[in-house]
Amino acid sequence: MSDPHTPADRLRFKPYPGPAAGWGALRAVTDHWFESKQPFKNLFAMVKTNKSNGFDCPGCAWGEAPQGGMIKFCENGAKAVNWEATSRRVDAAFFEKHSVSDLLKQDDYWLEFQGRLTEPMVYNRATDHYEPIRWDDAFALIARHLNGLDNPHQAAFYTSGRASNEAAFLYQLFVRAFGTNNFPDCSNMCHEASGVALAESIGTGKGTVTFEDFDKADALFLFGQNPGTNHPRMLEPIRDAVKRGAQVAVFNPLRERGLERFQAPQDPKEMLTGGSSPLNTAYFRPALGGDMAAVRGMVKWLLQWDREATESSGAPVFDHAFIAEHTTGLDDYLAEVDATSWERIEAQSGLSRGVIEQAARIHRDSKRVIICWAMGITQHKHSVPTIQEIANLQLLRGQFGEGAGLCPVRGHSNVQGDRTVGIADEPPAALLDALEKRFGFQPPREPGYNVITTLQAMVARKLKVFLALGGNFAQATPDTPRTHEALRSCDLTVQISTKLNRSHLVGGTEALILPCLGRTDIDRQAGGAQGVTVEDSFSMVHISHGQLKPLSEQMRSEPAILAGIAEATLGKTPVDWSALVEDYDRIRDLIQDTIAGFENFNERLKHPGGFYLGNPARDHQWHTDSGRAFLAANSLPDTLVDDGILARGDTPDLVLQTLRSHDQYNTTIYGLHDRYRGVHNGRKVVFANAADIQRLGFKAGDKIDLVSLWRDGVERRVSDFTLLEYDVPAGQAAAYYPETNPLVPMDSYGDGSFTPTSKLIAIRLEASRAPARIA
Ligand SMILES: Nc1nc2c(c(=O)[nH]1)N[C@H]1C(S)=C(S)[C@@H](COP(=O)(O)OP(=O)(O)OC[C@H]3O[C@@H](n4cnc5c(=O)[nH]c(N)nc54)[C@H](O)[C@@H]3O)O[C@H]1N2
Ligand SMILES: Nc1nc2c(c(=O)[nH]1)N[C@H]1C(S)=C(S)[C@@H](COP(=O)(O)OP(=O)(O)OC[C@H]3O[C@@H](n4cnc5c(=O)[nH]c(N)nc54)[C@H](O)[C@@H]3O)O[C@H]1N2
Ligand SMILES: [Mo]
Repeated sequence: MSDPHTPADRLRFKPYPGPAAGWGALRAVTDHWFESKQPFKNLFAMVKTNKSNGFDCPGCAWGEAPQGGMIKFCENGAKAVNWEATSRRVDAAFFEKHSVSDLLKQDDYWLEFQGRLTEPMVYNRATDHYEPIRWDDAFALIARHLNGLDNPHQAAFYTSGRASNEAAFLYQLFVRAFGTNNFPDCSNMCHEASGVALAESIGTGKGTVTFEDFDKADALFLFGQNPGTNHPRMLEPIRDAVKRGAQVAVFNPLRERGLERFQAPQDPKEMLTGGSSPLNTAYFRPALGGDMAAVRGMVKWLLQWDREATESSGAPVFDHAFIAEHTTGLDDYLAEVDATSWERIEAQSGLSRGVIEQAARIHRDSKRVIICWAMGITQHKHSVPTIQEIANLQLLRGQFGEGAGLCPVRGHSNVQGDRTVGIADEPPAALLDALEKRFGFQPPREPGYNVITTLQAMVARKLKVFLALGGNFAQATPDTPRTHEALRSCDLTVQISTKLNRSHLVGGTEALILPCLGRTDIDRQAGGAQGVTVEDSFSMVHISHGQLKPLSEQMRSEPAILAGIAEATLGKTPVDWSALVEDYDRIRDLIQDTIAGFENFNERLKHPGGFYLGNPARDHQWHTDSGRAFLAANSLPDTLVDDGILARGDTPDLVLQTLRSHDQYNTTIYGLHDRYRGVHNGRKVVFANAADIQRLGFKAGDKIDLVSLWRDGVERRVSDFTLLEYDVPAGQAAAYYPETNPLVPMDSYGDGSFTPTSKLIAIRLEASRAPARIA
C-alpha cells in the first residue's frame, strides 16, 4: 500500500494469474499490518478477532463456524482492523494546519489515511477551519438546534451498519422520544429490497439459513456477489461444498476470481504446492438486471418437468405437500409463469433457454439448495420482484429447513442487528407498542424518511438538522453534487465518526465532528470495560470486546455520545441516559424488555459464540397476514433501462454497474489496487468489452467521460476515466463506487425498496474533455 502523499505511479492493468486468497492475500495482510504503524499491537488484537473473548471483525457480516479454527480473520478483515487501529491521529493540530477548503481538494483515500479522529471539533465558518469544542458544549449545541425546530421531522438521523446493538437501541429510543422515525440508514442503499421482498413472501426479512446449513446443502446458488473481495470467509464453505461434490452455480456477469479458484491460506499443502481449489461447478453470466428473467426461466423448466412427471406418474419436481400446506398464490403465480414467453426471458436475462435449462437441472437434481445473493440483485429498480422470484423458486421446491433456504449475504458487520433493535423508518407496530409500554411515552407512528426521502427533503429545504451515527453519507449516496449541496443546506450536521471523510467537509451552516471508539478499542465506563453486541447474517448474536487502548482520552464510545446528546436534549427522560452507559448490561436489559428474541440477554451472551435469534420461516412458521408463505406473481419489468429515458429519445451506449474494488471498504479506500481484476495504481477506470469499445469508436486506454442518461435531462458526468478492455458481457460496463456515484440520479431507485439503482445506470461514453494529466 503506497503513501497517498507520494504521486501515484502510473495506472497499470495486467490480468492476475493466481487464485483468490493464497499468497497474494498474505502479502497484502503483511503490508497493511506495517502500514498501521503499530503492527505488533495489532497482531495481538488480530489473534482475538472473532474469538469469544475478542472483538467482532468490523469487516463484513459473514458468520463464524461454531467450532472455528485458530485464525479467524481474512485479508479484508485484516485491512479493516489495521485501518481502524492506526496510531496516526487527526487532532486539533491537524485541523489547524488544514482548512476545510484545502481538505476538499484531497481524495477519499487521502482523507481517511490521515488517521483516527481524536477530539470533538466544531466548524468555524469565519476561518474555514475545524476547532476544538468541549463535549458538553457540543451536546448543548445539538440540543439547542433540535429543541428549536418547528417539529421533530425537520431532523434526520442516519445509521451506518457498524453501530452496535447497544448504540443503535439507545439511538432509536432517543430519536423516537424526541418524536420522529426519520431513520435513513445504510441498509436503504444495501439489502433493503431483501427485507421488503422476504417480509411479504415468507414473513421475515432475514435470511433463513445458519452457518451449519452450508455443510449440508447439495447445491449453492450465488447470485450477484463477489465473496473473494467482500466476504472472503465465505470462500471456505464454498470450496468445501465443491470438494464434497455439491453443486455451486454462480450468476454473475463478470468472471470474478473469488468465484473461480481459491488457495486457502490455512492449508499448508495448497500454499506450498501452489495448488488451489475450484469455487464453482457452473458459471452463468446474465445481463445486468437479468436475474429475475433467469430465475423465471428456471421455474418455467421446473414447471414443465413437474407437469411431465404428473402425466407419466414420475417423481414430482415440486414439493406439492409443502406447497399445499404452506403457501398461497400458486395459481396466479403459475399463470404468470406460463404467460412469460421464452423470447422475453432470453432477451432480458441474456441467457439462452438451453443455458437456463442447465441451471434448472442443478436445482432439480439437488435435494437441498441454498440461494445466496448480494448487491448484484438488490440494487436494481426491480429488486423486490427479483428476490420474490428467488423465494418462489425455493417455495415451490420446499427448500426451507436444514441445508436449504434463502441467504441474503449482508454487508456491514452489524447492519442486521441495527434493524433488529429498532433502526427503521417504517417501524413495526409491535416495536412501537413495546416502547410505549416500557417507557411510557407515545412514539411517533407515521413513517419517517429513508435515504432517498431524506435527500429529497434536504433538496426541498425541509430538513434542518442531520446527524449521522457513522458512515459517509456524502459519498455513499447517489447524485454526489446534488447531495453535497443538500447537506450544505442544513443548519446543523453532526458526524459521529472514527475517521475523517468527505461528509465532514460538506457540512451544514454549523457542523460537528464527534470522535468515537471503534470495535477494536477498549471501551471503559464507570462500571468497567464494556462489551457490545452484534448480529451476523445468520441471526447469531454475540459480544465483542475491544482490545486496544484508545488513542486519546477524548474519544468516547457511541453509547456515551448518544447518551450525552439525549440527556442534553430531553433531560433524564424517558430514561436516565448516563446511568445506562455506566454498564451496558443495563442497556441490554432494556433490549430484552422491548425486542422479541432477547430473553435472558445478558445471561445468554456468556455462551461462547453467542446465541441464535431463530428464524420462523426456517421452522415453516410464516409471519405473513395469511399465516402462509406467499408466491408473489410479479411480471417481468417492461424494460430494464428506465422507460423515462427511452421516452426522451436517448439511447444509452452501455449500461453501467458500480462495484467495489479489492482495496476498499465502501467509501473507505485502503489502496489503489484491485488485485483480482488486475488494476493497479488507479480507480478511475471503466471495464468494457473489446467489441463495444470498437463499436463506440474508442480504443482501450482512451481517456473518457461517462455521462448518465436520466429523464430529467440534467447532465451527470464523471471525467477523466481510463477505458479498459475486459471480459464483460456485451452492452455492459463496470466502474468503481463511490467515484461513479455522481452518475446515479437520486430519483432512480428500487420499486418498494427506495434503494438507489447502483447496478444499472444508462450511460454514454464521450472522449474526455478533461486536460491530460501531466505525470
Ligand atoms: N472488503 C470489503 N468487504 C465488504 C465491503 C467492501 O466494500 N469491501 N462492503 C460490505 C458491504 S456494505 C456490502 S453490501 C457487501 C457487498 O458485497 P457485494 O454485493 O459482493 O459487492 P459489489 O462489489 O457491489 O459486488 C456486486 C457483484 O455483483 C455482480 N453484479 C452486478 N450486477 C449484477 C446483476 O445484475 N446480476 C448479477 N447476477 N450480478 C451482478 C458484480 O459483477 C459483482 O461481482 O460487502 C461487504 N463487505
Ligand atoms: N454507487 C454505489 N453506491 C453505493 C453502493 C454501491 O454498490 N454502489 N453500496 C451501498 C452500500 S451496500 C452501502 S452499505 C453504503 C455504505 O454507506 P456508509 O455505511 O455510510 O459508508 P462507509 O463507507 O461504510 O462509512 C465509512 C465511514 O464510517 C466511519 N466509521 C467506521 N467505523 C466506524 C465505527 O465503528 N463507528 C462510527 N461511528 N463510525 C465509523 C468512518 O468515519 C468512515 O469514514 O454505500 C452504498 N452506496
Ligand atoms: Mo452494504
